[in-house]
Amino acid sequence: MGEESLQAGQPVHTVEELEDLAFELRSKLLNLCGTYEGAVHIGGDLSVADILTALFHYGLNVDPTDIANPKRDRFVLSKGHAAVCMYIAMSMRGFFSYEGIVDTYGQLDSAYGMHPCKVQLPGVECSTGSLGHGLPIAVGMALSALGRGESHRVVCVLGDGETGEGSVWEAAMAARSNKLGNLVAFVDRNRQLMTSFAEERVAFEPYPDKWAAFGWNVVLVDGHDMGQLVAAIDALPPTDSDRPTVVICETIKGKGVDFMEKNLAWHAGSLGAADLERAMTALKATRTKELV
Ligand SMILES: Cc1ncc(C[n+]2csc(CCOP(=O)(O)OP(=O)(O)O)c2C)c(N)n1
Repeated sequence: MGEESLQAGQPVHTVEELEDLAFELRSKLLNLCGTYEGAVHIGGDLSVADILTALFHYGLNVDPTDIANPKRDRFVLSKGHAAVCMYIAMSMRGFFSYEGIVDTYGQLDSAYGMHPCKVQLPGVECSTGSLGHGLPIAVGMALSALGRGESHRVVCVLGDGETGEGSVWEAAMAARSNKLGNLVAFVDRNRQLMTSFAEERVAFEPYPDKWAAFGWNVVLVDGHDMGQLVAAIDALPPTDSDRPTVVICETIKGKGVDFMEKNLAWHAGSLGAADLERAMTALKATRTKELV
């Protein structure tokens, strides 16, 4: 995604390959949710899985063997409660081992906490978890890059619920004021919060108009359509353009597991062995339907 390649040989996947990777990511998420005894934010992990696959396997210019390269794109997971989805996406890109995540996730002193910690886990660019702070931090990172004449991008993934926080809109204004064309936000627009549907609590609509009113370049995609995600990434304006871009990704919380989809009970939870099997069967059924 950044203008200058880190290295030749960066993987370039087809849409079909990315779909396969997203399926693998969901399978691994469910497996962890079935073996870890505590709660996993599985609903918002499943809604953001395609977005993180498109970013870590296609869009982001990053190299797991060279994590301090100054030319790398910077990634901020503002919806930090989806950390495990990011860990697994990164493990599939070569940053960590999946087994290491499964073995220690959520344990005291584990690098793989429920929310990401950049001090404990090199490769993670930003510690998050307190919602509403990722975009302000990403604005600072983008401003710093601009000031240093660097051409990489700063990419921030937000939950739509957290964009009910004022700090997000202060950051949105600052991004436009400072002409941060190197900043891209992806919003996981699953229309659910923790215990309620989004519009019941906050009048988000007309949502795209709000971003446009703050001076952002607005792109709307189906956040589960890999072709649309790839096209949105390909069409991003150059980093020296004069406005930031938001890609609003229409998604479904719990996507891929029928009994979790749009179900408020599955913001976070754990699967026992029986439910794991039920969830895997449901996930595989979506795949079979798509392949037919
Ligand atoms: C400042 C802050 N307040 C509350 C929470 C608790 N919390 C965790 S997830 C969540 C719901 C967020 O909704 P959204 O951003 O839409 O995330 P998603 O539905 O994609 O999981 C809340 C309120 C938090 N992490 N940070």
